[in-house]
Amino acid sequence: MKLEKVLIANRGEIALRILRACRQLGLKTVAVHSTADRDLMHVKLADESICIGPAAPKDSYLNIPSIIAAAESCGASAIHPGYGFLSESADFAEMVEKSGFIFIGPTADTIRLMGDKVSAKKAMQRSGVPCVPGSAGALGDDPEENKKLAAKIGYPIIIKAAGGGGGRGMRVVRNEAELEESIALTRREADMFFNNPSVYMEKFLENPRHVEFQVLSDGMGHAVYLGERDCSMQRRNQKVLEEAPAPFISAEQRKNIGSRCAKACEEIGYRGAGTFEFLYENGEFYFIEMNTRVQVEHPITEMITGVDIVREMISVCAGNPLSIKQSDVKLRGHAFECRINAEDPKTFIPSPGTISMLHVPGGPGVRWDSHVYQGYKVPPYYDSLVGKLIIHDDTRELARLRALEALDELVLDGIKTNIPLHKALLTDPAEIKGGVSIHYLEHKLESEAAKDPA
Ligand code: MV4
Repeated sequence: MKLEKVLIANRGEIALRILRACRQLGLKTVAVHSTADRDLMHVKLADESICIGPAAPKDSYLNIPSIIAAAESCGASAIHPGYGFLSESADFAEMVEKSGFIFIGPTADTIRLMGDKVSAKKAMQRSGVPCVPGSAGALGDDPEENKKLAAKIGYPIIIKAAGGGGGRGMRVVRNEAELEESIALTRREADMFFNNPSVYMEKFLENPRHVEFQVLSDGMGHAVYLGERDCSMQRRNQKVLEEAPAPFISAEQRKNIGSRCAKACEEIGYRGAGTFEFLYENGEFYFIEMNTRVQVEHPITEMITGVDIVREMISVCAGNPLSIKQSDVKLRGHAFECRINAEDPKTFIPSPGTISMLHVPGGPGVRWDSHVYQGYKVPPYYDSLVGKLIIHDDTRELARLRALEALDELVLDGIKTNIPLHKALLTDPAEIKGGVSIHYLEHKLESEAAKDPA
């Protein structure tokens, strides 16, 4: 099917990012939006817009029949799911394709394979991607077998739900006495939350970094890797500050891990943009999960590679070959992304409301990916991301200093934002050095709360 019109099944900054990519490819755009999102920038800019339901996500952005009906009524050829919402729903991808539209992402089967973390790990292991040591597959019900397995892996271990991911449905076990009960509890939660009681076991890494590899693949056996990002600066599984490349990763290690990821994509017939999540500890990479969507932090990879990831994912899903080969991918400089949220910088409580004053920084290497404008009212129903400040420069230190200048110029009045947190992070000695662990931010916030109980 020829690609002519793309329905954007998302909201906020990523909907605008997708719209821009479509425009550049000469594609017509359709915005679908909730009743709370009539004033979104991409709704104004799209060729057509369709209201798909009330503010609550389950009634609009998660409402599959509503979205399919909108696609039918406007004669869309494809649907781009963005991130979050239905982006990793195999059932949605299947419905989209069965209804005769292109899903801008991998096939429903691939999403299903990666959605089950046990089958994802098995597939990656087969392709030579290094994984966290653990159970060969899902755990059985024999307590003695599980004890033997845990003893072999060595405590601490972690029990994870096969249907989980992104930090939900996990339990750390520090000794044999807790093992049976922990498996039973995680199993019950997994059954409740993911409708899948299957659980698996891994060695628990105490102080890793989160380093992820970006790939693009054409679904016809050709894939490239676009280097890696470090996303360790996070709180409660919400990334705050990301950078590319990841500090202290050698070119040799990048090529070794990256080429294994690309090869895995080629072997499973992966289509679109994808991310391989790794834990990195003591110089080693351990695969944990694959994300089958475009990610929030994709721009930092775009900045250091010059590759337009969203344009390329649309193009390959329309049936075109990749426009680049691996030897075309050259990393240049360093990039940071500050996620600017409408929230209290100390309590993290969301702060929706009207943006009374907006001033955006500029200059070389400064990029602002955002849907907000002066007078825009941030609604309370969705996540609090109001913009991404993306900074590129020749070296990590130059990029850090440029990011601080840009944060100083950025004015977003009328709502509370986490701009002060970003200024504190980019002047933090451990962050200046680089390579903090996934626990760094939570520990930093705890120690500051202890110093300043007000
Ligand atoms: C782990 C781990 C330590 N050891 N697995 C949390 C999110 C999900 N994607 C996987 N997660 C983890 N898996 C083993 N074997 C620690 C985490 C983890 C984490 C990982 C990445 C980013 C932030 C995190 C925060 C807490 C725990």
